[in-house]
Amino acid sequence: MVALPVIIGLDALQSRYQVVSLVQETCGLAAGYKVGLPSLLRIPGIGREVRKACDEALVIADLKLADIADTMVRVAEITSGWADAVIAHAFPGYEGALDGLSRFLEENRQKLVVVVAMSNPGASETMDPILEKLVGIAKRARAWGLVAPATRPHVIARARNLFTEAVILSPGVGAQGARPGEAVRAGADYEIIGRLITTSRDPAATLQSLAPSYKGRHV
Ligand code: BMP
Repeated sequence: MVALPVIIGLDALQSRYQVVSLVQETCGLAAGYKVGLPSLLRIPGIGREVRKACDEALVIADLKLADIADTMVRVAEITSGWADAVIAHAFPGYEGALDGLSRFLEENRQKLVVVVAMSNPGASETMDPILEKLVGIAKRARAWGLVAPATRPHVIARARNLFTEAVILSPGVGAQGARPGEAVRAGADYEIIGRLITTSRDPAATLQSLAPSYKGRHV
């Protein structure tokens, strides 16, 4: 596949038609798609449609789970058959929370992605000071991936050092201020980009115009 290391966040799209068209137009150009609660709650069955519209892509269910294991597993079950990965928060901890979710996803052959730092400025007060602890929880839960902010590249570098084998996914590019390519240079594997692409008149062309920022890096 010759896709850019970009995962398109679909949250700003309002209708089934908009989501499916964007995925069809960009299929093969982006590494994957992140389907979040705005689309999942607004458009019944949209996860499966994204999967169908671009079978080769990495499809991530951004549920931002933060609950006891039993409840997280019940929610994660709705992603069976279409999501390659599910996003959960680290702060509920391992025992009685990520332990059960991790086991369920492993049995289901799905990847666990754990949020260890967020891209909004306020997270630098709440999450950055406990980054080591949050990454430690993700590691213990055998997470495949970590979410760490493109808006604070030094946090990406810290997360990379703390968990070298993890795949790092970084949101905050474009609408939130980070420049395309910055997070990858700081150690991220993928940049999650939403509005910069989804609100563009020609999402495929906008995505292709970002290629120089990744210096020919494809996945
Ligand atoms: P945008 O590029 O339009 O700002 O979208 C970013 C996407 O990444 C949104 O779907 C948002 O919910 C998500 N996200 C984020 O912005 N910061 C985080 O720390 C974690 C996220 O999942």
